[in-house]
Amino acid sequence: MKYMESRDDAGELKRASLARVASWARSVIVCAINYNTAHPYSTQTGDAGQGWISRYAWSGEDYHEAVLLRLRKVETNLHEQLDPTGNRQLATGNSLQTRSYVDTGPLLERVYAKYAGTGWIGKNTCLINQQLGSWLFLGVILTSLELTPDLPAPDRCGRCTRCLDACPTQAFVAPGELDARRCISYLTIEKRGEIPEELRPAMGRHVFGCDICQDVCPWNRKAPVTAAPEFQPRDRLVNPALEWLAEMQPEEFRATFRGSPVRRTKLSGLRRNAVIAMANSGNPKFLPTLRRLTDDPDSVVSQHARWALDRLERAGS
Ligand code: B12
Ligand code: SF4
Ligand code: SF4
Repeated sequence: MKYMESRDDAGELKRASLARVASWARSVIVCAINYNTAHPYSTQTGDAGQGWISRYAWSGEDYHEAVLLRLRKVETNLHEQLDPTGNRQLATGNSLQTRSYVDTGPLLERVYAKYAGTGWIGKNTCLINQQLGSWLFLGVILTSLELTPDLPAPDRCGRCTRCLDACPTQAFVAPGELDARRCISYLTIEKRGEIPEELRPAMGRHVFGCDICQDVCPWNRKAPVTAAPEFQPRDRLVNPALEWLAEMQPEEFRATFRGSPVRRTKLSGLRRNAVIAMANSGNPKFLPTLRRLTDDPDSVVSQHARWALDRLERAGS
C-alpha cells in the first residue's frame, strides 16, 4: 500500500488532492461493481474446521483487472461519443483526457464515491449503496470533462452499531474510523512475517481478508447477486480445507491462485494464516499437521505452528 504514501515535489500527500495526481482532471466518474454471489455469509456458516477466504477473493480473476477492463470500455465510449473538436467545452484545451484507477493510484476511492452519490461511507468504513449493499468494487475515471456532480448519498447507518460490535479484534477506534493494524483483513493480506500474538486468537478461521463487518450489516441482508462469470467462485475457495492450505506447496499455490487476489499474501502468509486458524478451531484433528509444521523450513510457518500446537494442546488438556 506504499503508493498511498506518495508525495509530490512539495512534500504534500498526493492522495489528499486530485490536483496533485492529475492537474488536468476536472471530474471523477465513480463506478461501483457488484461482486456478491449466492453463498452464505461467514457469520452464517460456522465450521471452525474450515478456513474463510473473503467473498471478494473467491473468483479466479484479479478484480483490479476485471474492473479496469470495464472502466476502459467506458473510457472508450466517452472518447468515441465526444468529438474532440465537437461542441463540448473541455477545461484543458480541446482534447478529452481520461485515466482509470482501481486501487492502483493514490486516490481515496470511497471519498469520491461518497461525493459522487454512489453511496455513503458506513460506520464500518465501507461504501454502502442503498440498493446494492456494500459488496462492491470501486473504480474511478478521472476526466478533463466538466461534469455536474450528483448529490452525495445520505448516511443511512442511523443508530445501528452492528459492525462496531461484531468486529472480533476491536479494530474500530470510533464509528467510521479503523485502526488498520488491528483489522484481520490487513493482518491476513498485507502483514508480512509475525502476527502479534495477542491478535491471533481473535482472527478465528480467517485465512484471507475478513467480511464480518459487512456480513452483519442490515444493508447487505438482501444484497443482489451478480451473474458476471469473472466474479463466480472457484472450487474449493469457499470454506477451504485448512490442511490443504497449511501444507500447500509453491507449485499448487501458483496454479490455484493464478490471477487471484490471494496471491498478494504469498504462500508463506497463507500457510501462516491457516496455521493460526487451526489453533483457533480447537479441533484436535489438526495436531499431527501442526506437529509436522513445527519443523517447516519456512520460519514464519514453523514459529506460528509451535504457538498453534501449544494452544491446541492446552485446549485439549
Ligand atoms: C488501504 C486499504 C485497506 C486497508 C485499510 C482499510 C480502511 N478502512 O482504510 C485494509 C487492508 C485494512 C483494507 C481492508 C478492506 N478493504 Co480495502 N482498501 C484500501 C485502499 C487501497 C485505500 C483505503 C485508504 O486509503 N484507507 C486509509 C484511510 C485513512 O482512509 P479512509 O478510511 O477512507 O478514511 C479517511 C477518508 O474517508 C477521509 N475522508 C472522509 N471524508 C473525506 C472528504 C475529503 C474531501 C477527503 C480528502 C478525505 C475524507 O478521512 C478518513 C480518515 O482519515 C482502498 C482503495 C483506494 N485506493 O481507495 C481499498 C478499498 C477501500 N478496500 C476495499 C475492500 C473491499 C476491503 C475489504 C472489504 C476486503 C476484505 N474483505 O477483507 C476490507 C474491509 C475492511 C474495512 N472495514 O474497511 C474496497 C471497498 C469497497 C467498499 N464497498 O467500500 C476498496 C475501495 C477497494 C476497491 N477499489 O474496491 N483495505
Ligand atoms: S474486516 Fe473484520 S477485522 Fe476488519 S474491521 Fe471489519 S470486522 Fe473488524
Ligand atoms: S452495520 Fe449498521 S452501523 Fe455498520 S455500516 Fe451497516 S448500517 Fe452502518
